[in-house]
Amino acid sequence: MTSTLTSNVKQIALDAGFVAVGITIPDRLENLPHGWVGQARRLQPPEEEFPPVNSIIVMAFYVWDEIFNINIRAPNGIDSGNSSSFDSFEGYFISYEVMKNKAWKVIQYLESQGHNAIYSAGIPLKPIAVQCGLGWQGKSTLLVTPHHGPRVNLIAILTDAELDCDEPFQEDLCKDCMKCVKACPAQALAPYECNIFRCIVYALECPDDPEVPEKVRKIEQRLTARPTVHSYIECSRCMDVCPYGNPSRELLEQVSESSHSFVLRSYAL
Ligand code: B12
Ligand code: SF4
Ligand code: SF4
Repeated sequence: MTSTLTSNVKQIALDAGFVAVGITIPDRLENLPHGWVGQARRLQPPEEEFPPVNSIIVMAFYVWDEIFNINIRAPNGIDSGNSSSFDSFEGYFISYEVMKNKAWKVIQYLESQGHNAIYSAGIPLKPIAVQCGLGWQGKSTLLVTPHHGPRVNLIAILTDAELDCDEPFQEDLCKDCMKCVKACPAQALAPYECNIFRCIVYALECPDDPEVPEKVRKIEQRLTARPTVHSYIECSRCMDVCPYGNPSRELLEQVSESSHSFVLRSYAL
């Protein structure tokens, strides 16, 4: 039977605007990727990030508009990539800012019940989300949810509260689809693998990494929408093309030509 604490946590997350929430425990997490992912981010297991952790709550936020992928960098050039913690960010990825705000409500509730809880960006969220039952890791390597596809961003809360676990998502529903692999403008994807040095988001986040081929830097320069001096919109083409939960393209037709030019630029090729 689900405890009141668990069902309240889930309800608060859904009321805050997350579209899915699942829970797992450290004992169920094996062979998680850890260490540096290129120069982009260092990943560590939940028990290193927050030693008293008993439960991991993963919440999915529906990224229904391109603007959630906007990244604003501090003018001193220090970027948000080289950190495993939200708090030391010198830039703002809008989706994270929105998610932190919503996740705060769950943290406040857990604290009001006498528990400790923190947000986490430094644990490998995709395989943990699969363990929480939210979806499967598709050929894009992204977490694909049955209802919103990969068009979700993820945030975790680590807590010492003992919550009830969800069952892992067992299926891989990609079948013979190859849309994300074919749509990547930089040929960064092979099924279930992302060559991070070819992904144009990596090229943006790690401007000094010599592992990024010159050709990829050129594609990145050409395709990245830069609405202001200090901001850019991260590529999300592998998310956009997935047939799962794909919103009608009619929505794009409804916005004025000028406002959807950013979106169209990221489709140009
Ligand atoms: C580092 C990182 C990046 C790097 C590297 C990407 C990568 N794939 O590793 C760069 C900068 C390139 C990047 C790009 C993007 N990212 Co990113 N990124 C991360 C981060 C911090 C870690 C990802 C990670 O775990 N990498 C480690 C490697 C080992 O994991 P992996 O690629 O998933 O590898 C697995 C598979 O290859 C699989 N595998 C390998 N072989 C096989 C074979 C089979 C048969 C199977 C089934 C599986 C399999 O096993 C590996 C281990 O689990 C997470 C946040 C977090 N804390 O988790 C966000 C995150 C994954 N990114 C996210 C997003 C949305 C993006 C972008 C779309 C950019 C954007 N607009 O935001 C692109 C998408 C690129 C892509 N297709 O992966 C979201 C994904 C949401 C979702 N639905 O899954 C996350 C979770 C951020 C968030 N808070 O929401 N990202
Ligand atoms: S984010 Fe863009 S460049 Fe990176 S893998 Fe996805 S489609 Fe390719
Ligand atoms: S686009 Fe197709 S192959 Fe890629 S993740 Fe979605 S269903 Fe899987």
